[in-house]
Amino acid sequence: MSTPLVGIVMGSKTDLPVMEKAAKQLEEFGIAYTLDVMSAHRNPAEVSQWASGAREAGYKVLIAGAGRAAHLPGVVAAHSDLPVIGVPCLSDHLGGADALYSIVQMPPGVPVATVGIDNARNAAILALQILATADEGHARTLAEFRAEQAGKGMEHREWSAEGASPRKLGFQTGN
Ligand code: RP5
Repeated sequence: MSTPLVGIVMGSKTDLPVMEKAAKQLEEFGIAYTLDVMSAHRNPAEVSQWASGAREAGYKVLIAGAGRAAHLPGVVAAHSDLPVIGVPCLSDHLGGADALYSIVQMPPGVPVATVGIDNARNAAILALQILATADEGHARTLAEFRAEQAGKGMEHREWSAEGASPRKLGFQTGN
């Protein structure tokens, strides 16, 4: 089995329904990954050990998801110089803004690339983009994925062109 290039961690098992979307997307891209639960406040020593050893373990990108006062991505970034992508997970309070602000508002010097609330799929796509900067195979996967996206965009355009007459949009033409 190939060395995992992406390490996915989440603060709690309750984040799994969100974070498994990143795992699924990486699988579709054919990227080997690991998926683990470790909490910045419940298991700080484990988080520190894992993140500190991540480069040596062969990882190229780390994805960390957490909810509420979501320290995990920042703590991972503090212990590793690999790119860290943070996924703010929605909890039952504050509409996910708590996690979003906690992750996106890293003080200058130790960045966490932050995707939208619950948007773990984007984290996997961004991981592919990072890997594609240094690997032809991943670059081809990215080009195929982008072509697929462009195809979907054209389908939407065709649909909008069909309904784009001024009358259908409710505009008055002339007096
Ligand atoms: C965070 O608190 C976790 O990332 C999770 O999103 C949230 C709630 O965790 P549990 O109390 O459900 O384990 O640390």
